[in-house]
Amino acid sequence: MPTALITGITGQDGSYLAELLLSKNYKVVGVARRSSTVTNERINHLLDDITVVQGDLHDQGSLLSLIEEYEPTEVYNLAAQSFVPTSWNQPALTGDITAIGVTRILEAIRFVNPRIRFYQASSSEMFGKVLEVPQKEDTPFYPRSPYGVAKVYGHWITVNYRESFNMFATSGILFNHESPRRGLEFVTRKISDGVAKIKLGLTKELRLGNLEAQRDWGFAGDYVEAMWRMLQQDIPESYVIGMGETHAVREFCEIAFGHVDLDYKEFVVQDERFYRPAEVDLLISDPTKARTELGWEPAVGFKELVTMMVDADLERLKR
Ligand code: NAP
Ligand code: F7E
Repeated sequence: MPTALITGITGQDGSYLAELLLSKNYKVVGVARRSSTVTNERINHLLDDITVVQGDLHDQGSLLSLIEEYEPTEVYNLAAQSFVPTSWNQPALTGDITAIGVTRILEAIRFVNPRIRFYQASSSEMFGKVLEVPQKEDTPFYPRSPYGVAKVYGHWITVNYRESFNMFATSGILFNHESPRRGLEFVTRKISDGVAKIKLGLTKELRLGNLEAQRDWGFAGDYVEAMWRMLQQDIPESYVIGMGETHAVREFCEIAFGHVDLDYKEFVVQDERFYRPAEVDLLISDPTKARTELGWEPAVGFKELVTMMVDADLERLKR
């Protein structure tokens, strides 16, 4: 039975990846940082089947001893300070976790067993002020936030350990992926939650930032499959994962409100507080390499994703 160690197990992707690996008969060890309240909301249903251990990307020793103790065959580094606006308020912390944290885990693997296969959660935010449309694996980076800058470091240190130490270190450059488990501060979940609250009469308006911002949005459950496939290849490489289409926040609102027979124009209020110091431009993926080499095909389309999220929030709030 192979063993996978997942950092960021309590996050959106950690929960979906754990489910996928359990279905493939892996032993799953999830790393969670210590906090005064337990944040197991997304993995409560998995707690009988996975092992959750304490560790922190700030702390080299904890990573080293976990890898020594559990002897994973695969390590997925999903932990990060992942909310872009917070990265302008806490840039040093973002760098310490999202950038240097990657080096700490790579070092732990290198010291304990350099044959462990490693996945780094890289991001389309690295393309930022895009230098090419659509973006593929060799598109140059131009990050537009401290988060994006930190992810560029995480990506290149992964490539560097692959080339310097011959480690099986892969980087998945994933475009936005969402789900009913998405954090409430991200725009898609903020909208689906807002729509459900308005429909149920719990609130009257939804305050958002830039409605013209565009993203290439897919379903998180589909994207974790791509992570796993990257680690099953013969050669470690980097792959762009996305839907190859882009939609505006306004369009997301239109479909989400329309799904419950409401008109978003009557409820959405644009609020300067949610604008960013710098925006990214036309993010749209070219996932040809993943489709041909990994055989990866997403199952959930944009409209289905939006309605799935609204339905899930309606259900949750009714409960
Ligand atoms: P998420 O829901 O924000 O989860 C982040 C995880 O990292 C949480 O489990 C969090 O733990 C953990 N974490 C934060 N700081 C840590 C630390 N110092 N030590 C250990 N764990 C720590 O993010 P996600 O959406 O699942 O994304 C997973 C990864 O993919 C992230 O690296 C993200 O940057 C990257 N990514 C995401 C997307 C996307 O669209 N979702 C796209 C591209 C790349 P707590 O629960 O304790 O906060
Ligand atoms: O913003 C606009 C906002 O916060 C998307 C992370 O997983 O994906 C995610 O980062 C867009 C931006 O995600 C609001 O200006 C409008 O243009 O949902 P988001 P993100 O910044 O794209 C990437 C790939 C990651 O790697 C990250 O970890 O929506 N927007 N109004 C708003 N955004 C928010 N959050 N809130 C609003 O009210």
